[in-house]
Amino acid sequence: MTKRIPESELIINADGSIYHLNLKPEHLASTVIAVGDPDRVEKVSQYFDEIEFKTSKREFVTHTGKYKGKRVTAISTGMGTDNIEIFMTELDALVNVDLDTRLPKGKHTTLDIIRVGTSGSMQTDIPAGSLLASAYGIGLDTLMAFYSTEYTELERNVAQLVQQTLDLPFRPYCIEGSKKLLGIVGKGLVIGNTATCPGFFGPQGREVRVKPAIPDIIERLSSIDLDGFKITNFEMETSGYYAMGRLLGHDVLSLNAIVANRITQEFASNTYDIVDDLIKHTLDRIAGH
Ligand code: R1P
Ligand code: URA
Repeated sequence: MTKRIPESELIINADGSIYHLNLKPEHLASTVIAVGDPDRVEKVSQYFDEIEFKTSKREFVTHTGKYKGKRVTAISTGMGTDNIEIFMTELDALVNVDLDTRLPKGKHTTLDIIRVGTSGSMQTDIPAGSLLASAYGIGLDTLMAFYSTEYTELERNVAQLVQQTLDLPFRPYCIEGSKKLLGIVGKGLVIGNTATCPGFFGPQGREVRVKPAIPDIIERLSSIDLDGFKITNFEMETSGYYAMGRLLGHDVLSLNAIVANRITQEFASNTYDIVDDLIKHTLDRIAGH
């Protein structure tokens, strides 16, 4: 018999909405565009034919509506894989748990979740202004020390090589994103493999006033070549999305607007336009254009 999920494990607000996201099941479309910056949600929904629902709580701002007739939800997540663990678990519960009986539903619903975020490149041939889809996420965070999943041989080999290359005292992880979404939404973009860091400065090799423990992290990561598998860019969420997507059974793809090149030290002056291009590309692909 399926087990009832206790109140303490899955928190529902008094109005029936889910705790952090502040959403009820009817507020969510089966295609979700997830962005880091709460102000970016309206940059997505400005293109909707109509907005049917808006809410916000903490960093989670939601607009649901239609784009060229396709129902879409745009939500912000804030930064980091710890936020993504909450985001993905609650999104999944909205479609795969009966919030009244607190029982998992018999029939699984798969969501299409597309991250539209910014990122720094670590390869000279991927300049600022590029739009990149992540085939794999390489987690330099510790989220997957707390969940178990199956990894492919390639994923295990990449994780081991990254651990050796950086001489890390813990095991990173490598997870593939949705092949289905890569073929649809990734079409026309640079395809790369994205390192997800638990911070913007030291963990990405940036020195402001404190020297990072691995000052040459960019050189080390960008030099990895495992039978053609190269790491192309840095950001802070992709591995968490791909891990939670695999655990919960959702199609997830991370898209990256490259705003900086960390090798050539170039920073794009028009980050707004690059992100806008990525938003329009994403909306058109999911609407089938
Ligand atoms: C850091 O500036 C933030 O930008 C990137 C990183 O992943 C991190 O969240 O993504 P967003 O532009 O989606 O926030
Ligand atoms: N986001 C990141 O996490 N790193 C960058 O260099 C740019 C955007």
